Amino acid sequence: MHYHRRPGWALPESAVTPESVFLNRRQILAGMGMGAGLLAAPGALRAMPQAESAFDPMPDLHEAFADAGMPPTDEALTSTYNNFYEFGSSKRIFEEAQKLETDGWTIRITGEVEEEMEISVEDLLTEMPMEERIVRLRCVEAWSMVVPWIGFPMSALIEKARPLSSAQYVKMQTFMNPDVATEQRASWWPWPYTEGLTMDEAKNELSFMVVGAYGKVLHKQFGAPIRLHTPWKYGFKSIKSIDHIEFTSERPLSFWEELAEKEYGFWANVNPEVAHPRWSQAEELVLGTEEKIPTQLYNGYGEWVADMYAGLPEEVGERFWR
Ligand SMILES: Nc1nc2c(c(=O)[nH]1)N[C@H]1C(S)=C(S)[C@@H](COP(=O)(O)O)O[C@H]1N2
Ligand SMILES: [Mo]
Repeated sequence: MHYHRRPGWALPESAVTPESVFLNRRQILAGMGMGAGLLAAPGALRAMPQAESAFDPMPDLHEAFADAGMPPTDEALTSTYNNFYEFGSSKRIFEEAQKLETDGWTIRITGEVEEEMEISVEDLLTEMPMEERIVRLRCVEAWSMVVPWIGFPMSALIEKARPLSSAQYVKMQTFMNPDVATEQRASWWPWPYTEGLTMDEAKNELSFMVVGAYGKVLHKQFGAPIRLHTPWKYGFKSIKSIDHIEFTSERPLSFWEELAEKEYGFWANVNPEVAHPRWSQAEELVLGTEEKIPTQLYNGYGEWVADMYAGLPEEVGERFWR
């Protein structure tokens, strides 16, 4: 049975209540360009066992689901409550975001690599090992949600990019198109949205490139056609609609760090004990519920990521967590 191989960081699949999420999975793959003919491609094949498992009855997992305590958040909620400042600074940007044209999207890969390249998302969909992950996202604003993402490990993309040994960081940037994303006309923001990870972080198995959600091609408001999700870090690290990845030997300056470095630092590891300068991080409101739950160190994913931070110098201090 599939769930014996389920990695520990994944929430039990039975936690996904809407059956449509599972039942539609064949259609998703088709919609993503992995239609019947392409299902023979290696990437698609690797995705299939996951997809098949969706039809397994797994009643005993309902108990584990109760332990996890957080069922996937309603799609109707998560797809209408978004942070995507390119389209406005409110949470209601989902209509504006539909203007983003994602067909033919490519990502430029530059910097400390054997050879710079430009790859299409379409190619990634057939080449990369696709999987579904049901994981938490904790926003620095103290709300959280659980989303069933579809995507592939960032490590697979890094392998394809062939960085040089001099590369120490991965810098990622969102598209720049003020004609469509009207907030990009406002000059007080340091556009384009930029984020970064150390190479270790980027290669960690939890760093995930997202191309779908809830059994569908990624919603534009979620950062179509491709966004990052690093579940142990505050949500702002999970950059949307990426069109440029640069491998660099220098630590990149993130969008929010440039705006307010004391509030939104480079590391941004979820930590209930380090308050944001303007509010506590001890608890979070789970979207769709009325109750606050305690926030967990590394958002509960410490077992897979804590080692990466064991050797960091102490003077990095409390900002390490912001
Ligand atoms: N390009 C871009 N990426 C972004 C943001 C943004 O404004 N622009 N907001 C971030 C923040 S603060 C959060 S919490 C998550 C929200 O993701 P969601 O809208 O899919 O829930 O996206 C992150 N990625
Ligand atoms: Mo956020």
